[in-house]
Amino acid sequence: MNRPRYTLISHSLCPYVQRAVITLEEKGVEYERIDIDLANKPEWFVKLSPLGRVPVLMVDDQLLFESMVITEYLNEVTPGDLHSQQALIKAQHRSWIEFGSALLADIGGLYNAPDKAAFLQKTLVIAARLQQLEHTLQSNRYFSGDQFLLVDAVYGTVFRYFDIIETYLLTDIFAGFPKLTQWRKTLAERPSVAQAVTPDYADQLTVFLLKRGSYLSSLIAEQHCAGRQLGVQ
Ligand SMILES: N[C@@H](CCC(=O)N[C@@H](CS)C(=O)NCC(=O)O)C(=O)O
Repeated sequence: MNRPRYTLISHSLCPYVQRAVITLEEKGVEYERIDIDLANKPEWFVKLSPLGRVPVLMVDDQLLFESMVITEYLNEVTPGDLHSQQALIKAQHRSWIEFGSALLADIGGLYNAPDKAAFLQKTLVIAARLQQLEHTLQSNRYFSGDQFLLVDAVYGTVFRYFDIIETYLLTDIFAGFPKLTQWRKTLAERPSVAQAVTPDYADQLTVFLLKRGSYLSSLIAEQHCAGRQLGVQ
């Protein structure tokens, strides 16, 4: 039987896309990646994507959407398993994947916070979530031991935000979380995680954050005059 042709419709900064990319890379699956501009969605994409969101995976001419569905499918149809063999542990990992999505929503709330009060409030929410994670983490290598799993892929993409935003947080948000700190480092060094974004990711994310018109945007602009350096008007 011929192997299917995989095409991943993506956006260069999207953490949900990165979950799919990491899965494909971990499984050594060939695929084509097509990045689109979400601020100006091409007509073909609007017609194709039922929710108008990335990632979308084309399997030959069949469409899949939602990152969880895409990663679970890829895991199922390719050799190797990025899930625990134990049903309860697998289900728990799926719960923590949902937690990772909630954390992404909080990060979105942080970078869109209009003023200092809202920014500080979101920082506290995120710190509390990180504390929950620290207490849950069973190992300081991967989420639950020595094997990299789908749940790890999710947090590889979550922690990447902090590489850019942590200097603006007015507090060392990972201080007091030694397991998380080590896990974050291990994930950042994992080739599939590191290579899920392009080398100019930091610049692209900084430009994206500057354009939010938020409190964080003003901090970035003030501290580094990044607006001029990065060519943002
Ligand atoms: N629940 C979705 C979330 C995907 C998502 O929010 N994608 C964002 C980019 S990171 C998107 O396509 N946004 C475009 C829009 O909502 O118009 C998943 O897991 O795939």
